[in-house]
Amino acid sequence: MFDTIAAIATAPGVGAIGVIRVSGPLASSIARAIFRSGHRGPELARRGLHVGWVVDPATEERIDQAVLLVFPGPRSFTGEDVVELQGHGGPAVLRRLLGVVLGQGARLASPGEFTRRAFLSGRIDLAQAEAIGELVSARGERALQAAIGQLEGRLSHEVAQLRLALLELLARIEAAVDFPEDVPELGPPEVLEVLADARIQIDELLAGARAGEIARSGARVAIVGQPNVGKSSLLNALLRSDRAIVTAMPGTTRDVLEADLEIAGIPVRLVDTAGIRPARDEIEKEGVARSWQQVDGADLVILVYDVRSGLAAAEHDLVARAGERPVVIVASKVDLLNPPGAEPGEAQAASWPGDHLGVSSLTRQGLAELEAALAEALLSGSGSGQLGIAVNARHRGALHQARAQLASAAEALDRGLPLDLLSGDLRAAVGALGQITGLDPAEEMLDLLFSRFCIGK
Ligand SMILES: Nc1nc2c(ncn2[C@@H]2O[C@H](COP(=O)(O)OP(=O)(O)OP(=O)(O)O)[C@@H](O)[C@H]2O)c(=O)[nH]1
Ligand SMILES: [Mg+2]
Repeated sequence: MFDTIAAIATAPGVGAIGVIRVSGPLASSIARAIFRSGHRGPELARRGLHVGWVVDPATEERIDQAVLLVFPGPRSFTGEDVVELQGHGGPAVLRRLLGVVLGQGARLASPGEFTRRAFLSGRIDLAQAEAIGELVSARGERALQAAIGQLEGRLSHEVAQLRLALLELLARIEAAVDFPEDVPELGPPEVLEVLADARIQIDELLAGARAGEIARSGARVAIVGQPNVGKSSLLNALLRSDRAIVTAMPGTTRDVLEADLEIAGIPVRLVDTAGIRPARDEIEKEGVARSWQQVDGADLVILVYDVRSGLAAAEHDLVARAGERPVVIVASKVDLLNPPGAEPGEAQAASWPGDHLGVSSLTRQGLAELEAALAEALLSGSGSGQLGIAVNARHRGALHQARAQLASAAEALDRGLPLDLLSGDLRAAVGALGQITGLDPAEEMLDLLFSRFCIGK
């Protein structure tokens, strides 16, 4: 049996209301001791809502007018008896409310302890518990959707199905070993098929991992290119504000400049850099060195070149440096292709290659397409990301582990080893998948996971 925990569940500071949450065996007796309303004793233990006064039971002094919400276990968030006091949202009044609750035998909750109890009582699984943390800290629309999907149990469902398929296979293999007479022979091709299917599913979930990570923590997008091609102008245009200095002089930007914005619901940190060229002085040399570094640290690179001069060796070097990172290539200043007075030229309209994006920061031509291309590149390969299944680093580790075990099982089978030698690998894969929803979790892992929550969650 757990003890009774309590905490202020609303954010610190002044608010219209403030909530004290209490969970555990003493919850309803604490409510009876400190809450005064028309209702008495047993009625306060029933599920529902009461309006009244919180008093200091020693003196009957009134502390706050409040609403008491009663959720008897097991139909509560934690699965235990839970009461919530909604008082006025001032720091002083909430401290006093918490004080009388603690005075009746509750203990201050540690971060995430309510959610941890919800998990331990089986109200939610571990992936859902994490989703609550991610929902609260979601920085953009995408992260929010992914967290809601996870809270609904989409990841848990996928993983449970996968785990079940492997358990079934395991059971058939073991039955065939134990009762060779009664159980029909299981052929290696059949086993290989189950293993291959499972690996495909895992790969799909892993593909969503990068997109999920980006939705959660945002993406770093570096704008690079030669001097004067319009990098700073592009940053300003995307931000819709005059953030960076723009001049007609090549070498205007010498330092790295960062700005935050949201593109298609993804939090993005946009980074403007010094134009790449053989440096003229110490300052520029350092600036150019930092531009190269920004390529290494980016999730995505926007490579800008002046549409009138085309791509040169410098741009190819930048693409090479980007390596595996997605690169979006922008042909800039496309407004200059159609000088004022000239007919809108059909011939010139396609003056840049089809996989480049023609953009004018001046007229905003092509900016919407650029934003769409950025969102797509950032979320690319997210097959399951489209299902709204976000996979975090912990899940990713478990999925990789399961995948490796399945690969080892398939390899053993290919080498002609008997089926029963696969059991160890299959068991390990099943165990790794179980970690995602928190079957048989390690205590330290739970400590680590829930310590990232806020108190009262
Ligand atoms: N017509 C036109 N001019 C542009 C456009 N974008 C930038 N320019 C001009 O090009 C010049 C250079 O622009 P910047 O944004 O400072 O270029 P940059 O790439 O940041 O240059 P550095 O910081 O020197 O590397 C300025 O005179 C801008 O006004 C555009 O889309 N159309
Ligand atoms: Mg600049």
